[in-house]
Amino acid sequence: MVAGGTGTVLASFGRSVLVLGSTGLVRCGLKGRKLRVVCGDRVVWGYPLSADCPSVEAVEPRRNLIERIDSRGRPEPVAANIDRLAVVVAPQPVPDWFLVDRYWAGAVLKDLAALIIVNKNDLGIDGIELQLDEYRKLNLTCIEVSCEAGTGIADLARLLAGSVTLLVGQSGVGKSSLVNAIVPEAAAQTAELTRDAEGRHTTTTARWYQLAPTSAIIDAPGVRDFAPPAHLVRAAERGFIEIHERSVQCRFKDCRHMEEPGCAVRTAVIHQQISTRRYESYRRLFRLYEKLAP
Ligand SMILES: Nc1nc2c(ncn2[C@@H]2O[C@H](COP(=O)(O)OP(=O)(O)OP(=O)(O)O)[C@@H](O)[C@H]2O)c(=O)[nH]1
Ligand SMILES: [Mg+2]
Ligand SMILES: [Zn+2]
Repeated sequence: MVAGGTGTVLASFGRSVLVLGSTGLVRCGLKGRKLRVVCGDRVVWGYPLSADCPSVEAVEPRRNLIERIDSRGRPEPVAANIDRLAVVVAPQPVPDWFLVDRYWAGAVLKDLAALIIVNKNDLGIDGIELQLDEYRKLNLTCIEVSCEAGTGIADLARLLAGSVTLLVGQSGVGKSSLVNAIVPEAAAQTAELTRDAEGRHTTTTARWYQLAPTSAIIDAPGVRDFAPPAHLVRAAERGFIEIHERSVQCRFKDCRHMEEPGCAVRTAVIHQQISTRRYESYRRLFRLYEKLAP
């Protein structure tokens, strides 16, 4: 090795990765067939004597790794070493709240801070206020912004300072637009909303944008579906904080809150102390984990 150093993986394109080192950007290959890197990884890179292009030699231990279950039920990495998961929603495209629940569950299971960014409030958010109130009652922060009008962006930037935030959500909600609003030199590619109000998938791989020495935002591709991987069916319960909290009052310690007698969670749903929609969302995730359990 003649040169190299440590750096952060800004984006990973399979066997080719973009690394931000102390002297700037370097496009690297990967040393060895087994090495896998993901956006956010801290890596050691260098110039092997046998090759003229730099390569990533090793990945430093990860603080955390955000993964999703792919269509075959296997975990697939999204990003590493993050502090916060921000789920972006907008009045258009129509929000999928089950998706929001699952992202939030994913954050809870990884001990990450979570928040909802409500973008496009220039379009009016009356239609989604009730649902946002439900999350606010559960102490999940919902911050309203508009990339178009520029409102709320400065507050959001202040909130995100000093940490690494992963932006996630449906395609077309404006994740890349938010990156452009917060990091003016970013030039993240954004989509045009097509007539059926569905965004095209312009962002195809997670991309790290450094804001300051300790601040970054990661723009992730839009998704239709997300589920955090889990080793135990009970992870579904832990991901829904109000259900987890209530579960200590169930008659059976291993209550799944499905058909069991003496279930405090179902009683709370009947008395509208837990929302029917959130409970249904829990059941869907539980059933998914049941199906995937070995
Ligand atoms: N009215 C309005 N439109 C917005 C706002 N922010 C973004 N848009 C539009 O929404 C569309 C989608 O924005 P993107 O930033 O590409 O969305 P994305 O979430 O990155 O989409 P994917 O990369 O496909 O996941 C674009 O046409 C934007 O111009 C906003 O605050 N108000
Ligand atoms: Mg995008
Ligand atoms: Zn129960």
